[in-house]
Amino acid sequence: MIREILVYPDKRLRLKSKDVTAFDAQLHTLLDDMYETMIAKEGIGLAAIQIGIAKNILIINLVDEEGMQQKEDLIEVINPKITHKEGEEVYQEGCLSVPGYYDDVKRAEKIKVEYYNRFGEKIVQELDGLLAIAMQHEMDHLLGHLFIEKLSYLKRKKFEKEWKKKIKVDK
Ligand code: Y12
Ligand code: CO
Repeated sequence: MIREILVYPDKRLRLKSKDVTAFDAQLHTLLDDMYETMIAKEGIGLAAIQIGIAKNILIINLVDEEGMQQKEDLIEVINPKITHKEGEEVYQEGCLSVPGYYDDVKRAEKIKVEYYNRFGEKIVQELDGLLAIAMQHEMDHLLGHLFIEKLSYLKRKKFEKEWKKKIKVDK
């Protein structure tokens, strides 16, 4: 089922998500709904809080070398923890909860992350490139943070002004 995506400045996006304790059929349905929603909205990453569920769940599905988004490349991430970060990288990010706005954000270049898959199996991975960026972006959602909070003071002020104008026009 395609779910509604919360859009900034919805206060629920600021909630701190809680760990998943049951790796059951309800979790699997939620993950399936997240995937359907992300694909329908043309996203490459989604955190559960973006559909109003404050649980430590995120999904990432990057496009391959041919620009195709293959389901076999989908990563389902539950209760993630970053255990190591190194380097710095700047990437122009976007977010389904801030539609139409993109800006440069600085994040760690490489990370080591531990998480669980939908069956409760522990996964340990070292990530770099776009996957490392996407993982950090989505994990920020689990802490109630959006990428626009990482903008400089002036860029954030400009964003807020443009966003207020856009909300008025969209209404
Ligand atoms: C690098 C940086 C950030 C991420 C997080 C995942 N972000 C997204 O999936 C963003 C998707 C997105 C899609 C949009 O819709 C279309 O392009 C049709 C969009 O634009 C509008 O909604 C107007 C904005 C963001 C992963 C990796
Ligand atoms: Co986002």
